[in-house]
Amino acid sequence: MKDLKNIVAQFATQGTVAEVKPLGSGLINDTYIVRTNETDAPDYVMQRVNHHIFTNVEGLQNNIEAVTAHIRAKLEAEGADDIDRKVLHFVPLAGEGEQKTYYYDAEEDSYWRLMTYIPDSYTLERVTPESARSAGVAFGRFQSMLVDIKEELIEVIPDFHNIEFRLRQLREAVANDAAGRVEGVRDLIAETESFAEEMSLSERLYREGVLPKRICHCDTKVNNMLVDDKGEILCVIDLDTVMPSFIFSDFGDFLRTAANNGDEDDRDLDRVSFNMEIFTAFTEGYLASAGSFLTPVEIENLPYAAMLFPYMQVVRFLADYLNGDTYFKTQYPEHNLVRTLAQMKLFKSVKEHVPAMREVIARLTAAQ
Ligand code: GN1
Ligand code: MG
Repeated sequence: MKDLKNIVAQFATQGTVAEVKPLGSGLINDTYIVRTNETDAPDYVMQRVNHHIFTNVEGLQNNIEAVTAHIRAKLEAEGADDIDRKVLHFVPLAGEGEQKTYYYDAEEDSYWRLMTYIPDSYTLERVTPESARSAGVAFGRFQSMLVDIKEELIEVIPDFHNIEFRLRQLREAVANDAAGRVEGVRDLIAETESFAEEMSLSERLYREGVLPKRICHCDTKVNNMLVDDKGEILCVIDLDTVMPSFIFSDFGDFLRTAANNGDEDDRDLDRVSFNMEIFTAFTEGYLASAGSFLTPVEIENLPYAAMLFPYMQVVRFLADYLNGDTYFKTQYPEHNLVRTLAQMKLFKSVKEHVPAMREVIARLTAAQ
């Protein structure tokens, strides 16, 4: 690979580069920290965007720029302090009048972007009720700041969280039986199908015009927000999947990953169950920051959203298993099947907690 300093030099940075070193453990993009020599020049984060997954890098980067500019303008209007710590800043290419914030290296067919590093910021790796509450506030605030954005954002991955589309993909996988695995999982396919109509509610509500698409983050993991040394939230990061979706995406996918007492691919199904303490803390934070713009239909269906995401992963993992593991990385041959069973267990556990979730939501909304 080319000298990374040559890539940095394509951007309008300040100072001189001391070193470029790998940062973090992302599975999709490659991330580097760029340290500068001067104390008055910022450090930077540079990323190579995986354009095999994100095929429209220009559209993706336009989305991110629209979103960060909108949040910045909001913070300015509020008179917020330390704005550069509360929203990401992407550096344009070097050269008079350059607006573009990504660099295409034609020789190596790779896409790069660079943002200003936010000093003394941290990500949280463990979910506790406290961090779940912070995540609820952070992702709810992120959505709330973007409700009135004027720019049209593209769906970076079309139909990403469209459950009817995911079910069609599963049915195609069953019909093709590319890996000869259908016979072994007939009962599981039938069980998955038995919930299909009930779980397609979001798309029906959308067609009826009562469920809006809003700008969502669509990858709401607890480590996708930055906090300061006191644990105060600074901002939401990892904006590649920001796109129009139902607010269910951010609410449901956080809980799918954070409120599971077991692992996403747990072989021990006894460990897999829904954690109501994490649910309650996250929902409290989320409603505190998003409650003002959510419609009654959105609020009423938050328990459905909590069910939808484990269910969607059942459908996606099972389809990938039947296709012969072509999408998700697997560590062993039955991995996608193990994931499917674990997500099915989680889905059923969430489903059992619907009345309890409703009670929590009623209590929290009454208190507002
Ligand atoms: C993928 O790469 P990762 O783990 O952030 C997937 C998500 C799934 C998740 C399941 C672009 O996310 O939608 O929920 O795996 N991302 C994409 O673990 O398909
Ligand atoms: Mg990510």
